[in-house]
Amino acid sequence: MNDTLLAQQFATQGYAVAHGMFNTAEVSALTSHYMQLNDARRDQGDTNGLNDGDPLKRYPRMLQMHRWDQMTMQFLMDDRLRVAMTDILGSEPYAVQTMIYFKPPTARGQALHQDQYYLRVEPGTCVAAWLALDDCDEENGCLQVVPGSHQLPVLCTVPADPAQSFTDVTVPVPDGMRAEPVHMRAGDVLFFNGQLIHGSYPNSSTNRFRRSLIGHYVVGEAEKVYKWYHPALRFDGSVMTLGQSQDGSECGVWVERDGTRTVEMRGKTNAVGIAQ
Ligand SMILES: O=C(O)CCC(=O)C(=O)O
Repeated sequence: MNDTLLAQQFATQGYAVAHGMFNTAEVSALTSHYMQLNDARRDQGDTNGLNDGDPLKRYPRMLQMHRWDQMTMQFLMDDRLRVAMTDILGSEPYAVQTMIYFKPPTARGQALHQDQYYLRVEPGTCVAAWLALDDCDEENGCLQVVPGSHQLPVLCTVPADPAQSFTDVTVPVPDGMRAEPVHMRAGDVLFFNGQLIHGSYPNSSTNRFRRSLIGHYVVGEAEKVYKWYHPALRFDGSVMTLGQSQDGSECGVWVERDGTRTVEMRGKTNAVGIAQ
């Protein structure tokens, strides 16, 4: 997909895949690097919501590795990501977070959610660059997206199914919309808008990992972001000072008005205990 098509799809659907953005040698170097990091620093992974015997206990996701790992910083600042996102958004974003998901065979997924619920960017929203380190499909728990849901405000959450998800809240799929799997090859990058409802179901395979490396960014007009995401970085690595958005921002609930379902900003989100 060329840059114009990428930007068009991102605008209309809330996400777009850049195929083959990272080559096989890069993917393989990143994969071995994170497998080694898992061996060396597993105890620093995010074990929130993990039960004993959970396959994720051996492979917990890691957060904010760019703060101490050079290879992750290089990924976050990658010029291909900068060019694609600047094209998609119209201005250069700032980088605020990295994550690696290992998602080994039989691991649970992460229930459908909106990243802006956590990042609380003001004004504007966030954007993710989700690099597939393995080919992914429904069997190994590829990402699921709800096309068009990026037009919605941040919605209030309900409890998630703990048999399916290691995180505890979810956003129900709005009437008339549906979650769709995003099939990707290792090296593809999925860009998605922070309002887009997305997540993943369990990895039902017995022998396939579904590893992904993710950079989260905030739009160039952002003035504030939630406390877990400081410092924000420009693509030259320098710090961009942003203010701190507050706990308890508004969230939308669906109501019936004159026979039509519409969202009203009646709810309040909770304080968020950990970056997501
Ligand atoms: O990779 C997943 O399963 C979930 C990732 C995600 O929700 C995110 O990057 O915001």
